[in-house]
Amino acid sequence: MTEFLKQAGKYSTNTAIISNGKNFTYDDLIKGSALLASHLLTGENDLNEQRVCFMVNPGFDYVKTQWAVWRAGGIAVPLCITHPLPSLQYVIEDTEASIIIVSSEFESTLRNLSEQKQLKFIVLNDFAADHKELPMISSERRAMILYTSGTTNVPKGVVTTHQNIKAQISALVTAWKWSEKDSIVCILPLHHVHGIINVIGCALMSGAQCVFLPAFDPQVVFNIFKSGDVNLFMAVPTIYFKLIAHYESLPSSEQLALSDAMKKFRLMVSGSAALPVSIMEKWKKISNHTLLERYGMTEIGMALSNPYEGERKAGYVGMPLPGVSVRLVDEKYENVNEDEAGEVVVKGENVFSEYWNKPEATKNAFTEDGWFKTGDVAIVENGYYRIMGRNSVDIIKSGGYKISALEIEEVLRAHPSIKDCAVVGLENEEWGELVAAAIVASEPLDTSLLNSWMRERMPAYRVPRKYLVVKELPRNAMGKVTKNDVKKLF
Ligand code: MLC
Ligand code: AMP
Repeated sequence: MTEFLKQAGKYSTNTAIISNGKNFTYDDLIKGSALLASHLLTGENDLNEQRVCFMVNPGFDYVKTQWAVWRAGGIAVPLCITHPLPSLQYVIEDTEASIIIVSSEFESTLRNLSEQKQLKFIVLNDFAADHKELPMISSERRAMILYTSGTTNVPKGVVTTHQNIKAQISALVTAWKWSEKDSIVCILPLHHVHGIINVIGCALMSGAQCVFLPAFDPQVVFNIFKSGDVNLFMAVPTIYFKLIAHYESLPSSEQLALSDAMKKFRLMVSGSAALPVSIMEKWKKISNHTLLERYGMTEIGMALSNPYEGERKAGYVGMPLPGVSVRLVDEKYENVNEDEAGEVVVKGENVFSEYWNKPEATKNAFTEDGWFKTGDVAIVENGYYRIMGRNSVDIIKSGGYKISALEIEEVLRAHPSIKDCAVVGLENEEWGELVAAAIVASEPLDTSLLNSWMRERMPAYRVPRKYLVVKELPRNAMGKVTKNDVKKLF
């Protein structure tokens, strides 16, 4: 936090944020976050790592809230603004939050729960506060918890310290040459590192400007591109896919104007999932930009990146970022030979401190000598890393979101007509992978009703897009469901 404030002080009159058609300076951010921090500290001098969950729209209020929690000494826990109540409740309960902050439109979603649990409930910006002296926050303190789905049946909270966040941001600011002259448009959800670290964090650590859009809409993104107000863009492959499809539907005069506007950008980046070579090539034709593909993870921020200057290779994620150590290892966690594939393990200040309240999971996530095990398999070819896949078939990446097949199966199994099920990710150009469920039913099953039932229980992006009712699931000699055979059923 100290580093953000130092930079904000240096660039105090620069526009930091544009949201809802309004411009906010770094000074606005410093003052607004100080006032909210004072309110958070009513009756206390330091939140001492209390968890503050916030469901706040992207824009000035979001960043102000994040900074206020940090300045008051709390741990920031951003909630996804499109999650249904059971998913929100899980995070609030798992973090044992003591305070909830909401934009006014989410008041009705969380007020009851908050009152039941007797939590402090703050609706932006409906409060009055006097300025208080704010605590000094040391860099080893815990700063943020983000939830990630993995190979367990419930999401885990990834805890990062202020020092981790600073290291994750510094690596990118250096590698991609961020400066106060930059301006980026943010369309990504703000409960994941891609939006929080790569977009907002880097911009605000550089004295640059961040333009927020409430949600992803291709035409609105193109309007911003044409305005000439931004020179950086970062997104997941699905978003590039959708932008290309929209571009192709436009009249040629419009296409020309857009392509001209995009040529003036300094950098365009793709990540969070493998970038198909076809998308990279189409985008190059449209924008004249060779997308810079990088690789990262909630637990580590970014680890590998194609070069800013130098060749950006299609199908590769580049080399280690400054300050990040990366190795490829075999099952015994020993280095593989030069031309062999191995699991990516990572070390550095960028690596998270722990899974919240899960010491066993934390221990298992690291090798004995402290390398974080990503579960991704890669190979190095001519100095460039290429991601080849994952150790687990139970992890699905769809639209850039990491999804646990086991979590979805657990919910499906709670349905009264479902005896057994297996969830898999099917290869798909638009979404990367598409969630699909094979189901053994105990009685005739209407899959469209099942779909509505699922939509009430989990975020839309996790709900299966394909259902297949089968007599039995394919299994191996040990009786274990063979997911690769399940995929073939579709
Ligand atoms: C949504 N839909 C899907 C879907 N998600 N269909 C199939 N598969 C999915 N995964 C459907 C919806 O149900 C809806 O259909 C329709 O698509 C539009 O929904 P939407 O929510 O409005 O979608 P859209 O806004 O178009 O969302 C697409 C997106 C979004 C790509 C903008 O998925 C997104 O923001 N992804 C980014 C996630 C991200 O930030 N990941 C980074 C994690 S950090 P219907 O029929 O219901 O109307 C990380 C580390 C790193 O990975 O390296 O960065
Ligand atoms: P998350 O846990 O949501 O942070 O997602 C992290 C995962 O996304 C990584 O473990 C990878 O599997 C995947 N990922 C991120 N970037 C890339 C990329 N450029 N290519 C392939 N996979 C990626």
